[in-house]
Amino acid sequence: MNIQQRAAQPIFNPKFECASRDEIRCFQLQELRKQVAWAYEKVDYYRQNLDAAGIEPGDIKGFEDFSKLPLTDKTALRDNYPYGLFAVPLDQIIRIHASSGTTGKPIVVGYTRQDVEEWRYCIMAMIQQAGVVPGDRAQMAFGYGMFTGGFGLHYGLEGLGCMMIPASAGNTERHLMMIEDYGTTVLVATPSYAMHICEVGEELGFDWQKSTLRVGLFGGEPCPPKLKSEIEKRMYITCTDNYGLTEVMGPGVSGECLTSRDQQHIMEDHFYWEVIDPESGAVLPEGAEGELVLTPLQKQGVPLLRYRTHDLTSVTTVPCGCGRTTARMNKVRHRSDDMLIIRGTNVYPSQIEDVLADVEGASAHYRLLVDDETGLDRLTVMLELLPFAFTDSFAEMESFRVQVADKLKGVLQVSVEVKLVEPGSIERTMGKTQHLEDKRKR
Ligand code: DLL
Repeated sequence: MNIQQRAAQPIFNPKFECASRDEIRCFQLQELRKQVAWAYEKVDYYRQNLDAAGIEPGDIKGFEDFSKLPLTDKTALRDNYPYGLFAVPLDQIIRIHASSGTTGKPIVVGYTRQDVEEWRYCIMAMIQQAGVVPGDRAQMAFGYGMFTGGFGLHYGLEGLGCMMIPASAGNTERHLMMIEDYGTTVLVATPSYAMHICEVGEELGFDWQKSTLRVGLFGGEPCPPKLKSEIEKRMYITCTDNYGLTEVMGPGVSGECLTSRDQQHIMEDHFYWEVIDPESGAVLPEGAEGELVLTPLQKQGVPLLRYRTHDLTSVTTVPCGCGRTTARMNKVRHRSDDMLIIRGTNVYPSQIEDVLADVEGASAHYRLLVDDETGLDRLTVMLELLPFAFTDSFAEMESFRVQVADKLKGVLQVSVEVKLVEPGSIERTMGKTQHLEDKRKR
């Protein structure tokens, strides 16, 4: 089945996914009001918060009233670790997941049986728009653990009627053997790990063109357009980028369809979205870039009202060529909390990634190191070259390095150090790739 045939597959729930904007908004408002009442009634944190703001659930008559509710941040989950925000007794929770984060305690979320079912539904709708069909053989390269990627996608894929190959993360050569022996058609992975599988396969003489693999179901980390198209070209597959976060559910919040290849349809029957100014918290008009705020609409276990994702994006409700009318968000390239301040200048790692993506001879692998050993902020970009660009000539390498440094300075407005490293020397990861290490003491 080619990409056009896959794109022409039926829409999972056309009644909602192709409803008019008025119908979608009407449904969302009704569900929002129920969620506010549920959170207020069952979770002390929300009752206290709403009481302090002088708002009662009955006051929420429209979206404008809802946007007056206080925002919820990760700290609420941390401060109430592990079960303080749960809205049901623990004997009604059938699973928990957690997200580690970089500091302090993890955040823990719990799912009732109904939450797990709703999650399965979101994944089925999401993978169907990514071109997955019943009968596909889906190989899982996310870990099965507290991370939501493995189990979350597993049950949705099974639900759609795929044959699951629960390989889990790691052991790249075994993944390659499984793709070949089991006739895998769908690879579920972070894009960076998919790239690694691709490269190891190429080194071992794996013929990707002849392989049964047709679909890459990616997510869990930003998927830069260049990386996606590189994987598609080298593995002869069609890939989609899919987004989600543990706090509101896991994967299944939004995903690309095969028509709108770089925007992700939000599962609006399960999530109410707002985009806010990260500084002031004000709600921005449609199309403006800001921080995505999500309110799950069907949550029993851990309801969250106006949850700050810290992910920066913009959203459009213009109908998509695929027939769906659900809102689409632009790919998340950076977070409001990953901005670096280098000698007073604001720098987003994704700006660096975009410059490197246009450098001929640069691979998709790079690392950013920030330190202040000399007393001043120093940002070093370690860039791995493709084999054809790596030479023994010092003069050639130096001129290449200076060109890259100049391009970066032009865009970032601050000088950075560039180090070119040989092909294969930057460590590959099986899960989410951490491109940045900030060693500053201040
Ligand atoms: O990464 C859930 C997930 C698993 C989504 C598998 C898709 C596939 P967390 O570990 O809680 O949950 O991390 C959530 O990762 O706030 C984003 O910053 C980032 N992220 C997740 N998916 C994408 C994506 C899962 N497609 C955090 N593009 C989010 C960009 C993503 N960033």
